Amino acid sequence: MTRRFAAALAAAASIGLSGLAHAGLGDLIFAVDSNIDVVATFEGNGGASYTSLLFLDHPDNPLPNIFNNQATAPGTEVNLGTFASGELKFGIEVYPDGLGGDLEAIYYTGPASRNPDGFTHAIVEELGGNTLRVRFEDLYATNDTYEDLAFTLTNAMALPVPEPRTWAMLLAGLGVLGLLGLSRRPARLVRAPLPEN
Ligand SMILES: [Ca+2]
Repeated sequence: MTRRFAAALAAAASIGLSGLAHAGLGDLIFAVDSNIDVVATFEGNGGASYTSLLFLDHPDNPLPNIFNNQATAPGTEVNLGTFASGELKFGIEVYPDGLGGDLEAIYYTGPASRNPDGFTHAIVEELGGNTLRVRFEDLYATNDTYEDLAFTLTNAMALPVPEPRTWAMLLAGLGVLGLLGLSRRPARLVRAPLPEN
């Protein structure tokens, strides 16, 4: 193996790994224990100028207006209840001119494909002890600082979603393995025809 080839392999591997371990950008959120309440605590808005309302989009327990990033006092706790199953998919409604103005967009935790601009809008950090910090970005089509509406969650865990690039690499790898498998398969034994009589 040439040194250049080895370097190319290492670069490809690092790209794949960075796709899998992405510091919580776009992670999915789940309750750890279905018998224990999930409690959200508002942390702040990082100086955001837009108004954002946090809600939970859950089939069994949808919760509107959990926090208002301009009106809720940091440290405010809201008990979201228990969740027997399903992702805790949070969203923000973004009003650039306040609640009296137009709704600009709704952005969700999870992958970029959920959002109208195709950008990821939430980072999920693991703080230990089944506690997460979730931070939303309110600007359209921007990877800004993700500080516009931040809160913590107890009894919660994060699961990364592989990026499309990572899936493409995995599928390409499987395809190569498949081709190798075909080329290595021994020729099928052909049974000699039975004599006719
Ligand atoms: Ca921002």
